[in-house]
Amino acid sequence: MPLQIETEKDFDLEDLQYDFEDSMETDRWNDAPAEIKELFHLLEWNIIDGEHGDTVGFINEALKATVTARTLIAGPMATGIAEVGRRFKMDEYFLPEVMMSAKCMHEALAVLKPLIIAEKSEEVGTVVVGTVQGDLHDIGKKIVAMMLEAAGFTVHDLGVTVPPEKFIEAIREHKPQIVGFSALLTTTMNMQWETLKVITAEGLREELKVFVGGAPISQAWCDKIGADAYGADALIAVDKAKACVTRLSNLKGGAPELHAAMLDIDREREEAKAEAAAAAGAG
Ligand code: B1M
Repeated sequence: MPLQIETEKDFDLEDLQYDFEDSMETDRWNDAPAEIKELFHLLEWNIIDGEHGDTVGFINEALKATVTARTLIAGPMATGIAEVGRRFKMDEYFLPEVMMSAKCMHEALAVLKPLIIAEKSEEVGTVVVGTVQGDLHDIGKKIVAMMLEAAGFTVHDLGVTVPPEKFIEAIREHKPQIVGFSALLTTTMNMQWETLKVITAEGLREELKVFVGGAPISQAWCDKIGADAYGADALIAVDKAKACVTRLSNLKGGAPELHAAMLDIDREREEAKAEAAAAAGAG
């Protein structure tokens, strides 16, 4: 039986500004056995410190203790890299430090990917994903691609800095039901719009459900550019993708009903989270 550890909570990460001992004092991962809580904080600090030589060791230790790959990605790996982002924003970290932390994430994902893909259920559809032109960030997109594969999709990942014409080529070749654009920079998010315009101009819009995601992306941006779905994280992106190829498969890309159905999925998730939080509070 894999260990169940809460990762959906919006944790306070202030301790990550200080040191490992401060992290051990917080109530984050308190539902895990003591040695796993410690291991999770070690992994967070490993990513923050960019000590990539040790990352795989921590990951393997956690897997041996029956922690799932998903828990590691949504848990300590997510909180560790979030703190790296904060430090970068506050000019406490510069590119070399961020690159070391990114290396930790990549090494961990290389170990976890086969485990996630092994969960692959029956084939449900095809997705083309890529990080838009000018943007080199791919950690989040890789996670989304892995989770989609585990959910039964064949995923064609076009990589980073993908120009619109490469998306078009891949759409013509692989005939996906869904295309997803990732963008992490405010200066490249506009390429999602540009790529969508090219898709429309090529007459492919109605055949495709268009997903957008990445740190600066929001539902408002998704609405503004006329995309079908915003994926705040990999889990919600997968839920929406599954709905697109099953109960909503008859709706065309760009249809208002599709857009509304995607918002319903967000609402359902918020309600489920609120219910879980209320139940935890009562318990
Ligand atoms: Co960069 N970087 N970076 N960076 N970097 C950010 C994005 C930044 C917010 C940092 C900061 O200031 N706090 C900032 C952008 C600011 C802005 O635009 N407003 C920034 C900057 C400025 C830059 C450079 C310009 C720095 C420079 O050169 N001066 C440069 C740009 C290079 C380029 O792209 N042309 C740069 C470079 C880099 C590195 C190469 C060092 C490295 C990337 C390594 C790599 O990806 N291979 C890097 C990193 C690691 C980051 C931060 C710290 C972490 C990003 C990350 O991996 N997050 C980041 C800070 C931050 O995001 N807060 C930052 C973890 C990941 C799991 O989350 O990607 O959001 P995320 O993915 C999530 C969801 O967004 C969603 O699901 C994922 C999983 O849950 N999602 C999708 C993502 N894509 C989706 C697609 C979908 C659906 C959902 O549809 C299919």
